Amino acid sequence: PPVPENLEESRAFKTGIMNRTKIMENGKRLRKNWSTSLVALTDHYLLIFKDAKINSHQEENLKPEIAVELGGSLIEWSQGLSSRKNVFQLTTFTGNQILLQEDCSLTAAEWFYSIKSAISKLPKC
Ligand code: I3S
Repeated sequence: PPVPENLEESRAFKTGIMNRTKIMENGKRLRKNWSTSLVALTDHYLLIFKDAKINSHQEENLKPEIAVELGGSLIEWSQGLSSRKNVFQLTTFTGNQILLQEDCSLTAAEWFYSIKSAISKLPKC
């Protein structure tokens, strides 16, 4: 399905704030640049929005900066990729890799298992 234009159209079933950094794009390593973002989970995508500082009446029109395609993606708890705690990585079949992090281990685990479950419902290729 096409990438949703905005949050309202996305019909996301889970939204929240997480820290994120893209570390690979099309198989090429990128320099880490952590930022705090609104993230939204849909059946097919993890949408990452530009700025966590948004006010509610702008929220519906917010365009995703990154749409991680979940079908064929891999999610793993990160080992040795960051000094931060509760970091997990999402790797797409196109060779993009994003680290996601949240200080609260319970919130991080909720995100991890929600994304993992969404991935498992999609065909692998
Ligand atoms: O994997 P690295 O290079 O230790 O990641 C750190 C860097 O991205 C650093 O930026 P500078 O390269 O501009 O110093 C960030 O400030 C750190 O947050 C990164 O490490 P952590 O452990 O926070 O992912």
